[in-house]
Amino acid sequence: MAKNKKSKKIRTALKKRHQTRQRTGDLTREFQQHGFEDESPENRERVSGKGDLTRHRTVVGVAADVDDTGLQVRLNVDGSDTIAGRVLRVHGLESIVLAKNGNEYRCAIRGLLRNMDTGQRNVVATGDRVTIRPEPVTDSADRQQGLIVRIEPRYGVISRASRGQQHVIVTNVDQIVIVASLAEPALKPNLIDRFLITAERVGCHSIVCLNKSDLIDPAELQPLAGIYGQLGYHTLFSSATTGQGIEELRTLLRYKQSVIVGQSGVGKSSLLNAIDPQLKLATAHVSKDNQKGKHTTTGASLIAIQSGGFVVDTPGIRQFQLWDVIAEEVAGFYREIRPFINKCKYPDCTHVHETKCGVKHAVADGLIDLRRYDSYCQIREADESTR
Ligand SMILES: Nc1nc2c(ncn2[C@@H]2O[C@H](COP(=O)(O)OP(=O)(O)OP(=O)(O)O)[C@@H](O)[C@H]2O)c(=O)[nH]1
Ligand SMILES: [Mg+2]
Ligand SMILES: [Zn+2]
Repeated sequence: MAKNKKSKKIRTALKKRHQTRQRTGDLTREFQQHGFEDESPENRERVSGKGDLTRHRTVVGVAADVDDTGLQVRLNVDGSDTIAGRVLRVHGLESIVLAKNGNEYRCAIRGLLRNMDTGQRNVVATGDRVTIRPEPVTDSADRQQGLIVRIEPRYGVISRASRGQQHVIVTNVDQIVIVASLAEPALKPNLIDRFLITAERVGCHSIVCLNKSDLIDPAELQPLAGIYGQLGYHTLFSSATTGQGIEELRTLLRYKQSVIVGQSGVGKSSLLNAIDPQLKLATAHVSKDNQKGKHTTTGASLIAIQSGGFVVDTPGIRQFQLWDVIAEEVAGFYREIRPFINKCKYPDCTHVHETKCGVKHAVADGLIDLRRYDSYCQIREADESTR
C-alpha cells in the first residue's frame, strides 16, 4: 500500500518536470558548455553567473528528468552535504564510488532514481559521474557508505541490447579499445565490426588491437589489419606475453577515458596488467577443450592508470547485439560503404537484395572489402539491429 503511494508521487513529479522541458534542456547545455558537472550545486551557481543563479534555484529540490533516450537522469538536490564522484563498479543495487576526496564509498541509489523506469537494466552504470551523500556508517570491510543522489548527464555511452532492453556497459568514455585475439580464441572479425558500429554511433574514437601476436605469424593477418587501418581506425598488433604494442597502447590510453572490450579470453585484463603492472587484475587460461575464455572478469570496472587516465575493463561477451541502431542506419556506420549509398537506384536500398545498388557495384569492383560487406549483410538480414 505504502509502496503504491510512493510510486504515484514519483509519476507526478516526472510529469511536472516535463512541462519545464525547455529549461532542463538549457541547463543540460550549460552543463556541457561550461563543463562544471563535477562541481557541487553551489559552485555551479558561482561559475555560471547571476542569470543562471536564479534558474538553478528554481530547480533545486525538483524531482527528476529522464530524456527521450533514457540516458540522462538529473536530480537536483541541496548540495550542502554532498560530494562529486565517479562510479567504479556496480554490484546489483550497490555501487562503489570514488569520491573527489579520494575515498571510496559503497553507495545505494536514492529511491527516486532507483524507481524510475528508464528501460535500462541498471539506473547507475560504471563510469557515471555522480553526486553522493556520505553516511556516517562503515561496512564490515570498513568502507564508508553513501547514497547516490544525482547522476550527471552522460556522454560516450556504450550499450548493447540484452533481451530487448538497453544494457549500458559503460558511460563517459572517449575511446573504445576493441581487443581481438589472433588465436585462442579464434578471431571473430564480425564482432570487431559490431563494436565499430557502436563507436561510430556514439562518436567514440576506436582502436583495434589484435592481441596474442606471439601465437601466430602476423603476416597472415596483415590484410585484416590493413583494412581497418585504411578506414582510419588505429590498428595495432600486441602481445601481453612478449610486450609487443604495450608501449603504444600505454600512450594511446594516457589522459583518456577508455573502455576495453572483446571476447572472453582475448587478453583484455592481461593487456591492462602489462600496461600498468600495479593493477594485478585476475586473468585465466583459455579452456583447452573449446578454446573459449573463462569469463574471468565479471563486471565492468573503472580503473585509474598510473600514467594518467581511466580505463574500464569489461567482461568478455560472446555476442554483441546492437542497441539503438536502426537497420537503415547500419550502412552509414560502415565508413567504406557510406560514400556509395547515394549511387543506389532506390533511396530505400538495403544493399543486400537489390541489383542496381551502388554499394554492391563497389564490392564487385573491389572498392569495399568482401568480408566487411558480408558482416554488413549479416546484421541487416538478422534484423536485430533495430531496438
Ligand atoms: N600467448 C599469449 N597469451 C595471452 C596474451 N594475452 C593474454 N594471454 C592469455 O590469455 C588468457 C586469457 O587472458 P585474460 O587477460 O584473462 O583475458 P580477458 O580478455 O580479460 O578475459 P575475460 O576477463 O574472461 O573477458 C590468459 O591465460 C593470458 O595469460 C598474449 O598476448 N599471448
Ligand atoms: Mg578479463
Ligand atoms: Zn544499395
